[in-house]
Amino acid sequence: MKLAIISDMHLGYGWETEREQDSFKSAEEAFKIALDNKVAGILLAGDIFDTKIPKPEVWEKTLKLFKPLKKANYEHARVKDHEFKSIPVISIHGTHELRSKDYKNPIEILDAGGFLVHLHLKSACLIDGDEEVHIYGMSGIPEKYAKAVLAQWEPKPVHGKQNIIMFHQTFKEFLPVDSGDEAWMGLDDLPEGFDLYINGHLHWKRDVKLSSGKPFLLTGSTITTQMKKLEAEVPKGVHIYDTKTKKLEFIPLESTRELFYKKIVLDDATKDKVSQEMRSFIEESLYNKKKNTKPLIRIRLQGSLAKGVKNSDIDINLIIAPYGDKAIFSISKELVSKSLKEKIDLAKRKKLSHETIEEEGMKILEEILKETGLSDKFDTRRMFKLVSEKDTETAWDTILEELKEN
Ligand SMILES: [Mn+2]
Repeated sequence: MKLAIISDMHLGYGWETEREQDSFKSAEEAFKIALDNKVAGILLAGDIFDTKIPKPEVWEKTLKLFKPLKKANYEHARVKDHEFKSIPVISIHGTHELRSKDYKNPIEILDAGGFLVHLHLKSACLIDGDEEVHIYGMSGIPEKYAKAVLAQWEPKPVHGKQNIIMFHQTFKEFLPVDSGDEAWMGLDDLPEGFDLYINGHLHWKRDVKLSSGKPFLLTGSTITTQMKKLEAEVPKGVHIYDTKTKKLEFIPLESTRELFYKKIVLDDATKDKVSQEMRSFIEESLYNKKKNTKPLIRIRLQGSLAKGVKNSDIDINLIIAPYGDKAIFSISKELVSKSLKEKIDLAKRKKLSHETIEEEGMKILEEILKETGLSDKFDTRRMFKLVSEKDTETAWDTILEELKEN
C-alpha cells in the first residue's frame, strides 16, 4: 500500500498576521497530493496545530481541511478496531500540542471526532486487502525523558508484517552542536526491526540510513516557521512511501513561500554600508524569486560597526520600507560597535585570568585615586589588596587616617 507522510503543519501559525492562511494552504495542498496519489492512509508526525489550545477560527478551518478526506470514496483501507469513514489518518501529537495528562490535547479531540487515530506509546494496524501494516507512535515528550520513556515502552515489531514507527523528538545527530546531554535520543537508541522510522519536530527534511540499513526519515514541516538556514535550503513537501517496494518519494509543495536567507558579516561598517548590503541582498532575492506570493527574507546582521556608529543608529524599518509590500521580513541585528568589539578582542587576547583581572583592577583604582587627587597619599597596591579581600573596614580606616593627617 502507499502511505502519505506529512508533519508539522502548524495549523494556525501566524494567526492574525499576514501569514495566517499559510499553514492551511500548505496543509490543503499536502492532503491533495495524498488524495491524488491514491494513498491507503496518511501518517502525521506531530505538530498538526501550532498551539495546544487552538482558537475556534483555527478549529473551523481545520475541520474543513479534513472534510475532503472523509468525502473521498476510498473504502478498501481501514484501521483495525476503528470505524471512521475516511481515508485512514494516523497521528501522534507534537511538542506544540503537548498538555499534561489531566487535559486533552487537540489531536485527541480530532481522534474523538473520528478524524484520525491518535497514538502515544501504542500502535494501530492498517489493513488493505490481505496486507497489514503496523504503525507505532510515540508522541512528542520533553527531550530529557524521551530515551527513558522509549526504553520503558519497548515497542516490538510484528513478525512477518510491515512495521513503521513515528516519533516527534530532537535526535542529537541532527543538531549543529552536541547538546552533551546523555538523556537525549540518538539514532542508536531506536528499537530494532522496523521497516521505516519517521520523525517530525525538526523542520527540514532529510533521510538517512541507520546502521541496520533501514531508512530514517525526517519529514520536515509543510510551513516555514523558524526561518533557519536549513529551511531555506531544502523544500517543504510530502513523502509517499510504498510498503511493497519500500521506496520513498518526495513531492514538493507549490504553495509554500520562498525563503531567502543571508548572514551578513560586517567589519567596521558605516550606516550606509549596512543599508547598502541589506538592499543588495533584498533586491537579489526579489529578482531570483519564482513564485507569485511574497517571499520570506531573513537577514542576520553580524560583525562590527565603525567608530561612533551605535547599534541604535541602524534603523531597520527605514531600510526595508521601500520593499514593505514585496516581501515579509525577519531581520536580526547582532552588531557590536567597534570600540566594544576592540575591548572584547583585547580581553580575548589577554586571556582573562586572575592576574590580568587584578592588573586591570589596579589600573582602575589608580585612575580613581588620581581623579580624586588622592593617588600620592596611598599605597595603591595595599589599598587594592584590602578592597579585593573585602577588608573595607581597614581600607576606610587607612583613608580616614590619611585625610586626618592632612
Ligand atoms: Mn514543529
